[in-house]
Amino acid sequence: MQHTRAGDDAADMPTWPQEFRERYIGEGLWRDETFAGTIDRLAAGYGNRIALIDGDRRLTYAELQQRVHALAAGLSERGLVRGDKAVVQMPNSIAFVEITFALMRLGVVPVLALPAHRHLEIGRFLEFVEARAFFIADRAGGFDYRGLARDLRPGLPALEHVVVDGEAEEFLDLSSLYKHGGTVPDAPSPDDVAVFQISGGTTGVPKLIPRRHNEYLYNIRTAAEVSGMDGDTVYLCALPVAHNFPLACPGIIGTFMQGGTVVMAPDPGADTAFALMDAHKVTIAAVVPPLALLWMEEAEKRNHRPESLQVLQVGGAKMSAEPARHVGPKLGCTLQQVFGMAEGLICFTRLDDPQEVIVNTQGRPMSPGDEIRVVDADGNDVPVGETGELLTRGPYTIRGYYRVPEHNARAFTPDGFYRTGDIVRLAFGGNIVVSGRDKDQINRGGEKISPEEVENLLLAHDDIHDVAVVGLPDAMLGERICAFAISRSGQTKALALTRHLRSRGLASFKMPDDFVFVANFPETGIGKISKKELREKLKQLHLDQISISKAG
Ligand code: OOB
Repeated sequence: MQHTRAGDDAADMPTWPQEFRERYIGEGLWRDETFAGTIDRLAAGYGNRIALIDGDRRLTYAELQQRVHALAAGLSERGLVRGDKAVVQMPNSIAFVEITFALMRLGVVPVLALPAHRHLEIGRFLEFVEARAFFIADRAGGFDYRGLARDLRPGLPALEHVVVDGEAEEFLDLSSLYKHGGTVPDAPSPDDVAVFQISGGTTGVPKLIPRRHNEYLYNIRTAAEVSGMDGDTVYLCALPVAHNFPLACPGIIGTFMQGGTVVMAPDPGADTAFALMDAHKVTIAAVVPPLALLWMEEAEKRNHRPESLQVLQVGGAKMSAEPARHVGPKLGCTLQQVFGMAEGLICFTRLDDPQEVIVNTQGRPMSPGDEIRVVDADGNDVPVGETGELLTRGPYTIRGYYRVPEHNARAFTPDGFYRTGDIVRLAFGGNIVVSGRDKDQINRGGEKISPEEVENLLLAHDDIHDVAVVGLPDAMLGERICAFAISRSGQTKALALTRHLRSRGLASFKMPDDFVFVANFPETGIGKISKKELREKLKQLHLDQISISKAG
């Protein structure tokens, strides 16, 4: 039986040069380990402790390991082998954990898609990686994922298995795939890709981020230490688990590595989150800034604090100093700011940092192996304390995206630094203050949107002559998405454009919040649309004018 599929060559999967590999191994950062070994080690060390709580279900570490092994055996029996790819699109659930670990056990690489992704995104992922399997829930959040699979499958000859958690209909029933006592081939190599994370994207199409066993485990272990996790940790997984932050920074896997307990939240709303925090004595949770604001507001309104909560990690987008100051008093916990990226680098404020650092900065790199530079437009280092673009390289920051060599040549320096596109300065003893962005991306409450992707879809509408999508300041979301459009007929309405985008299968978090129809665009000297002027122009418009065009 074949146990490995060839297909990717070195150019598809940029990795660390040998000298860096040796350095990271030599310094004891990488331990030549895999997720396969990790799950066995956890079961041996923490056997009867509760690893996971999801509604009424609880799994011990021993049970989790047995179920992962059984599922890996079942998937192997179905012909999935090391080097294959799969797309996993699951809500926060035990099934997500079992599927992801079973695939990593086999060396089948999952693309960790979000439940919010729709036909456009999922179709692209399945096609781009030539996925052999697609894992979904039957329904979640009011959406039927089987319909999505049914629509996409005919165009995907490589896709052999659609696996459903729940009512499988014509697809494979996940519960039928657990082969207890079954055999599993050898574990993958520590240098293999373990999972694909999805980049926020600054271009028309999201990029895939190859995260490898060695470096991702190092990432998780280090993040767990910096977050003060131990065997008593109870982590609330409130954000969509596929994101790097709740998965691995330190997230659910960080909790596992310390023998703690993960509580899966089906949604991050205050009703659900507060009830789970009280019921399971949650000690730590990770949220994006709008959720932190919501939880603070609700705690005050209800005159009820989640008593067990010790640490609230906030990241994904900037939390300004004013709300940051109130996290401690309002929620009765320590704020930990987290500035990270799915490509690698993670910065944390430390739990024992002085209050001025916790409130005013986005923290400092978590690893002594992280190298950072702050550079001007010409790529020269700026003096410490001055503002510039953040470049980074290190033991868990990727050296390139999957199968996009031209893009990699721009996104990385020749000596391997990742150009983050974030504008920062170093302050307060090496802590980073994020002040802006030099990349065409919108950060809507922590979800990243590429304006170009939305613009391309709008340009495909018959009546749209031209369009520019920009991020505008928003008190709750940080930024919201605004589309400026020139209509040929002058007749097209916001609702029609929203419908058009939906019909193209775009995820709803990428839908413009506002549409503004204009006669022409301000241009820069070289004839490009000036997004800066557009933003200024919109700020001057009256609110009632904006709400007239509000997307339906
Ligand atoms: C996290 O990862 P991504 O890949 O969704 O987004 C990365 C980008 C950063 O380059 C930066 O532009 C922005 O999100 N960002 C922040 C931030 N945290 C992320 N900007 C300002 N302040 C912050 N605290 O968002 C991510 C990955 C792992 C842990 C935490 C967040």
